[in-house]
Amino acid sequence: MVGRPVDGKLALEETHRFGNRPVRVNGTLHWDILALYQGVLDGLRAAGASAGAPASVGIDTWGVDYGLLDADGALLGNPVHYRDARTEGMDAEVDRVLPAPELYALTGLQRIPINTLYQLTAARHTRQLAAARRLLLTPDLLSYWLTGLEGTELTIASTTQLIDPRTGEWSQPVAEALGIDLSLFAPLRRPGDPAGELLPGVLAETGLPGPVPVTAVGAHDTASAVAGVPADGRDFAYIATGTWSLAGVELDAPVLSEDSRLANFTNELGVDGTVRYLRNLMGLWLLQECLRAWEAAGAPHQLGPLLERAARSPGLRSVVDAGDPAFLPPGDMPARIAEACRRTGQPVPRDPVETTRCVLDSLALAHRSAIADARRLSGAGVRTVHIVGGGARNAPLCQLTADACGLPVVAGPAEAAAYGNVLVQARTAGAVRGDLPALRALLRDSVDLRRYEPAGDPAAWDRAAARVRPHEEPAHGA
Ligand code: LRH
Repeated sequence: MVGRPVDGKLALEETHRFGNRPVRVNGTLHWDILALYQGVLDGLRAAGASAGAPASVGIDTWGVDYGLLDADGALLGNPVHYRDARTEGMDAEVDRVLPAPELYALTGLQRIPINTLYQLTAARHTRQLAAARRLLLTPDLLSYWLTGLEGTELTIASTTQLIDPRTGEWSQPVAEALGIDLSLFAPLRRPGDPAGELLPGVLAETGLPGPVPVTAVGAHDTASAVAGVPADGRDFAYIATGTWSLAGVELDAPVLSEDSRLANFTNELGVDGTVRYLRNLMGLWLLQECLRAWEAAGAPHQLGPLLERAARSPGLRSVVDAGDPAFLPPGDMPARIAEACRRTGQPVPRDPVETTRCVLDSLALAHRSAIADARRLSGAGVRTVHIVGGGARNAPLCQLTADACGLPVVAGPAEAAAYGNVLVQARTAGAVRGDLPALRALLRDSVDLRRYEPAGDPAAWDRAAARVRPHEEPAHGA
C-alpha cells in the first residue's frame, strides 16, 4: 500500500497484493515466511514503479508469532503458525508456575492459547530454541531482512504476554517464572521510531533508489488498525474485523482487575502510549473456514450471494460463542458450528445460508457483549461503534452489529491498518503533524464512511445471549 498526500488529504493506493498460505509440514502448521518476504519485495518494487522511491517504509503483521535466529543471524526453521496444536495444554503448564490471577495482574493479556508465552512454553525443550540467539516477532523479522537491524516494536511485543502494560517494559517476574531468557529479544522500539534503511541488496532487488528509511509503526496490525479508526472524540468503541474480530475501547491505562481477567479482556499496547482494551473473537475466520470446507466438499459458494441470502433469512435462530477457542484450529467449521448449536439445544443450521446467518448473528452478539463488558469494566463512554478492516465491507455484519449493540455503527475504512501504519510513518517523516486525534481528523477527511443505525428488537439479542454460554470463566483449558 502506498500512501500519498493529495490536496491536504491522505490517498492510499494498493500497488500489490499477495496470498498467505500456511503449510503443514510433518504435522506442524508453519507460515511460509520466505514467500511472504518475497511478497514484500515484490510490493516494494511495484510501489516504486507506481510512486517512485518512498520517503519511508513500515511493516505491520498479525500478532504473537516469531522466528528464531542463530548466532549468524540465520533463520532457524520456518516460524510456527499460532493455530498449530502445539499450544494445547500449555495454559496448565503456565498455571503451575504462575497462577492465572498473578499472570493477568502482571501482563493484562487475555487467556488465549495463541499468545507467544504459550508458544515458547510449548517450545521450551526444543534444540531449536536452545540454539537461538534472537527471537524476532514477524514484522520485526521482515524489517530485519530489509535493514539488517534487529529491534522489537512495542505494540507487537505486547502480544507476547511478556510485557508489563503499566510500564511498557518486559516483565522480569513472568520471564523468570517461566524460564524465558529476555536477552533473546532485541531492544524495544516505539511506533514512530526510526528503524534503519533498506539494505543495498534490497534496493538492488526492488529497483528502488536509496536511501529509503524504514520506520517502526504500530507493527501489530491491530495497533495500526486502531490508530486508523476515524473516530471524532473519545466516546467510541472499535471493532477491527477480518480473520479476527478485535472489539473494545482505547484507554490511557490498562485495566488489570480480577473482573477484567474473568471477562477475558486483553490490554495490548497501542500507538502514542494508548492501551487497546479489547477481546479477541474468532471473527470472519468462522466464515472463511466454512467457505473452505464447502469448496473442499465440491460445493463452493461465493461470499457475496451467500451474505445477501443470509441477510434475508430468519435471524437469531441459533447462535454460537464466537469467543470459544474450540473454533481456533483449521478444520471442518460447518460441523463444529453444528455441534455447538446441538450442544446448546438450538436448531442446527441445515445449509450454507443458515450457517452463514448463524455466523453473522453470533459475531454481532459477540461484538455486543465485548463492547458492553469493555464499557462496564473500564468506565469508558461509548456513543459510536467503529467497524474497520475487511468486515467494514460486510453490510449485513455491520447492520447486525448496530442492532445488537443498540448503537450507531460507522463502517470503514476497510484498510484501517494500512492507514494507521502510513499515518505514523508520515508523522515521523514530517509530512503530517499532531497527536492521534489530529491524525484521525486527517483520516476522516480522506475516507468514505458508511453509517448504520440500530434497528430491531433489542430484547431479542438479550434472549439470544442467554442461549450462548458467555465467556465469563476463561474456558481455554480450564
Ligand atoms: C489480527 C491479529 C490479532 C491477533 C491475531 C494473532 O490479525 O493480529 O490481533 O493477535 O492476529
